[in-house]
Amino acid sequence: MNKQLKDQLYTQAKEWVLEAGDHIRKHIDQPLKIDTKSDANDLVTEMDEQTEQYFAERINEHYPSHQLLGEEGFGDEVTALDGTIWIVDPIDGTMNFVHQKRNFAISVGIYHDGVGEIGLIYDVMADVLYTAKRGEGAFKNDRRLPDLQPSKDLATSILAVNTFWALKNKRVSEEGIHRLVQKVRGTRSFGSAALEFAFVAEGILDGYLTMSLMPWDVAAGIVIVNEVGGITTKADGEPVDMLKKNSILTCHPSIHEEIINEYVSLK
Ligand code: 2AM
Ligand code: CA
Ligand code: CA
Ligand code: CA
Repeated sequence: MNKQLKDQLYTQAKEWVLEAGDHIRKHIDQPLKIDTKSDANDLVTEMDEQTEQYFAERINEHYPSHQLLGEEGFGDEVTALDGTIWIVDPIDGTMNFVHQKRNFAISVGIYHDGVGEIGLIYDVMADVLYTAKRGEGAFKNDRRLPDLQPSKDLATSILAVNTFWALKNKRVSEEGIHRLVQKVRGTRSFGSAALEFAFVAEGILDGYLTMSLMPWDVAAGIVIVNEVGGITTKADGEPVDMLKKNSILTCHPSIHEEIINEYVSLK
């Protein structure tokens, strides 16, 4: 993707993300229609749907040749990564949105021929926007995020894990996860994959490990984490497939192999 187009898309995406976030913030105290999806704790609200529709309408109008891959189904049936694809999670952390009214994000990744070119993660209530363009560094609002420290020990790392899958997932060695949780300095769980990626990029988390995320949960985060020297793979070390559900490890490069080889042995 040429620089001029990348800059134009970035500026446009940023404007839409901030506007959508502003709308959510203004309506945060209004009563919500809440539905469930795959199970009773898998929530979706009219705000998730409205926000995705907002992006779908604008992308269609301004970039009719682009595709949209979004969680709530207002985008396209994307079967290949050719061309330019907007990968959008309108609200990442819906449970936080409903219960906490904070700690949720709008996540927008723009990929071209399978390569992540632009990432935006907007922490709506905090009004903090994490962004990156491939090869141009990552930013928290207007401040450039420094590269991750040259090295990091697992014993002094803070790792975000989703405790639900850590306990329930039968594909992962429970014993390995127990040792990992004891090995690291501390664990956290924020409940928004996009924000957990942003925090890894910011260096306030050293890693985030989780079992089943969709492309819209990770598309923007991967671009942003890459720009500070972090690394993202599936939890078995294989490349992330942007068309499928993936296990995910995003982290400081010096703890990546150790976590995979010594703790997370997928069955
Ligand atoms: P969501 O809020 O957009 O659904 C919570 O740990 C994180 O996992 C959130 O980023 C959430 O995204 C994501 N997630 C993916 N699938 C989920 C599901 N079936 N139920 C709850 N959270 C899910
Ligand atoms: Ca969801
Ligand atoms: Ca999500
Ligand atoms: Ca979502």
